[in-house]
Amino acid sequence: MIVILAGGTGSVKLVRGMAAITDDIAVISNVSDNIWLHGLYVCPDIDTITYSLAGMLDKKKGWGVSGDTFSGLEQMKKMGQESWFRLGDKDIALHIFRTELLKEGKSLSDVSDMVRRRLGIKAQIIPATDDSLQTMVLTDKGKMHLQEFWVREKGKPSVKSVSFEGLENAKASRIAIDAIRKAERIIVAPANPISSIGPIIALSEIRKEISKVKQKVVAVSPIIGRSAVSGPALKYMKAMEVENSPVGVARYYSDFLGTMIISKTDSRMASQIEKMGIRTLQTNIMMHNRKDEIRLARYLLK
Ligand code: FO1
Repeated sequence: MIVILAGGTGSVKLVRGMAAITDDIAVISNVSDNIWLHGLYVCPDIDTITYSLAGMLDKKKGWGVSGDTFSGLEQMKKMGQESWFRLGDKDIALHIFRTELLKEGKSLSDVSDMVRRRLGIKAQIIPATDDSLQTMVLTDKGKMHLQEFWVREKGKPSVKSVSFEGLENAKASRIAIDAIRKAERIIVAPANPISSIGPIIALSEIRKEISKVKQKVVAVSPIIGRSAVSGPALKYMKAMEVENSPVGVARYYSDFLGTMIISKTDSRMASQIEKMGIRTLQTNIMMHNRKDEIRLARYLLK
């Protein structure tokens, strides 16, 4: 089995590429972007992976359902409700279903598994934890949830620090730990190291388990040269004093990482990473299309 530690938009390309090659995948998804809105439990990273593997993802936006409309949201706005987070009409169905099941007492793991099966997805999609864990961003405008920072405030405020609220009481999902123990290879997707992978590896049981099998852990650098492949990664990295380069990411992951895949164009950085005891491989890590996604997934399996 191949385990992939994944966030949302940045991770889907690799997850999709891997799913095109093998069904024996367990995606351990970040949950700290999750947020309660309009009485519904929103799980952006789990849903982005789910919609992507079901062939339903709006690829242009990188989230939500393709061809979705926002009439429900418009109606909410007319009633004076907040509408900065755009839940689409089709997307809302999954939110109502999930929230209902959670209120009946089902765990997020159970619900996510039920949803992926009903959408015909073979890969397992496992929340990193069933407990509450939220990424909070301390900015010059105060402390706010990651979605408030990124979507409502459009990522504009300057970031002072990033923290994971609930971490002391959050336990790693049992299913995630079992998957890690069974895995032939554990892949860290090219995702935001602080806000997507960070909350997964902050869970002490997950970090401990993957540290035990370092030689199986392979990360794809989310950074080429000095530019993040996508999202607000650089702002968070700067605030958390993680150097903006593949070397900085390797250092951040160094206690559990066996191999780092970097771009061929970053070959000059390989020796610095190797000095940390991390093997370095170089290839083309940009994924512009399906062919690239599958090529990189194949490379990771080799
Ligand atoms: N991102 C936005 O930039 N604007 C939105 O209105 C928005 C709505 C949304 C709805 C459902 C969902 O699953 C994701 C959504 N996202 C939206 C993406 C999300 O905010 C982030 O990209 C992830 O949390 C980062 O991984």
